[in-house]
Amino acid sequence: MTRSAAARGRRGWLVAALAAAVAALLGSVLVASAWAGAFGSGTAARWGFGAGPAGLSGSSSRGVPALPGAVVNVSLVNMGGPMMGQRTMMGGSMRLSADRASVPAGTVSFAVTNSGSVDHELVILPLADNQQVGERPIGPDGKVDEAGSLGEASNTGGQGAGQGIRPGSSGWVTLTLTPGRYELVCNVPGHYGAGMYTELTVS
Ligand SMILES: [Cu+2]
Repeated sequence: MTRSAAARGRRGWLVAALAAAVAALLGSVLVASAWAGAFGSGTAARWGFGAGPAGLSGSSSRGVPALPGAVVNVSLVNMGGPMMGQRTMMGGSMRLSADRASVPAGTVSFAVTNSGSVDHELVILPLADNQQVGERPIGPDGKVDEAGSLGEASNTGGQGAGQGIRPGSSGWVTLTLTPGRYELVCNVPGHYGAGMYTELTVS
């Protein structure tokens, strides 16, 4: 072997070692992400991986534990800052979206993440055969009637009803749903009118 060949050989070995180190690092990050994703960023935080909006998990459902049954991931968003009043938010500038349009009947869990800049919530309402989403009458308080509600996720970092899901946080709820059509709404004053509703079919 010539000197230059030996040098190339050493360089080649160094490059290979570097690549292996990078691969190992990436692998550990992926493993950490997988753990965070599987057990929620709350677990990741306890394990010291870091959590929260800037956490390693990168998950859109922050701090949500493993939920039973069919899981529907719901995203709550709004454009504009918190100073925008509900009047200026009218006209579909807020959105409530689910990652699936239908689920089998039985145990259904909703993992709800607020990616907006103001508090939001999720309320699950029945939808009559002749009723379409977005058509509920809005009261003078800016809300729709919650009669017949099957449940809600409005608890920051927790299950069930609360004071609203704060920006950058998640809430969740598990229900037993029978076949039918349902309307998922955010009933913070003004938000239904601004477009925060979607349909879910249970079959
Ligand atoms: Cu809302």
